[in-house]
Amino acid sequence: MNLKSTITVAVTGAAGQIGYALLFRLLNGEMTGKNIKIRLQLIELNDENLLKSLSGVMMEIEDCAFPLLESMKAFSDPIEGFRDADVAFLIGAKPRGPGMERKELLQANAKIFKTQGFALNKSAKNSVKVLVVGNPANTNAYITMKSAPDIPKKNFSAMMRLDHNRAISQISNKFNIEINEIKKLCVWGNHSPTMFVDISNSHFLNGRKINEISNENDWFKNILLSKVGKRGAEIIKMRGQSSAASAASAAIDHMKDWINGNIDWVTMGVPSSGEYGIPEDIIFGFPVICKDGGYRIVENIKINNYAKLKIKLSLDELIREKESVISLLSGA
Ligand code: NAX
Repeated sequence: MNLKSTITVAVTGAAGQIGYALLFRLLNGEMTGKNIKIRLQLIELNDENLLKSLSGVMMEIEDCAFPLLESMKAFSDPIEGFRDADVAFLIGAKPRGPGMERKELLQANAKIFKTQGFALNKSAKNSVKVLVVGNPANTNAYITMKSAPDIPKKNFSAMMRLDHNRAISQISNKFNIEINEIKKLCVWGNHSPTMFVDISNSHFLNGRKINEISNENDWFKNILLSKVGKRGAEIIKMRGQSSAASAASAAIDHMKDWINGNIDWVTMGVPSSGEYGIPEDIIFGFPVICKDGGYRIVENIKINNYAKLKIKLSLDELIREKESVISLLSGA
């Protein structure tokens, strides 16, 4: 993204808990720095109580007197809400109701994200960077991308950064390594318990490989994977609500790196162009390096047999998800 004095940021699900945790950090300059003003376009469902709640959030934003806030408006029509957006956080989604089957959840969300893809296509900038947070994030991002044929595919992404951050934090705690020293970690696949945290290329201080620290193979395979995969459910059990502040933090990390660049690998859910045998257009967690407002998938990584097996399981799940919603995509 070229340096400009104001960017337009659209956020769906703005009255929800992730929205509440995201907006104040955004306006504090944590995504684009202290020199770029923000035109905020907040999108919620057309429901009296939700819009009332959003007005309360907007009152609090006003009360912060953020110097970076150029303007702020609420919308219930996504075509208006995405107008001229440079950045779009797609957080709002339909949660799983009691007795709802996964397929029903996928289809209900597919309808929402089809509408939002259409709206982005119609009114956002062609260069808009889209991050889908709402679950099932990868398949929702796929639907959004397919419903916005005039926007380049590389502009669509799904959030895998929370999984990436969770893995780094677990390793840091376990081995007493500084967060910033842990390099070249990635999380392959779907944002679901099938995701695969790959530390086989990770290193820390002086290039020392993480998987050579000690004889901790079991910890990596059995504890770390399950800890990261089940972390969301564990947080719900403890907090009574799903992860919100950590999700908002990951969303900011994701967009900040995409806009400003990052020399280390980060994990982004992005459309495949066939890398590592992942079928084209599947939105998959890959290690990427961000530069000049874009990203590239890191190529030629050696993948061991265990990793291949785990990656295939996550891919199979994504293919099943795609198949259960594909009929809703006319012309896809
Ligand atoms: P909340 O229920 O607190 O908020 C969601 C908000 O979205 C609600 O205010 C709702 O009215 C709104 N909404 C729903 N459909 C909408 C639509 N079509 N247009 C505009 N707004 C709409 O949920 P919250 O805790 O904020 O979580 C939001 C989503 O993030 C959920 O789908 C959740 O599963 C997902 N998550 C994804 C994560 C990831 O790493 N990818 C991690 C955190 C989180 O679980």
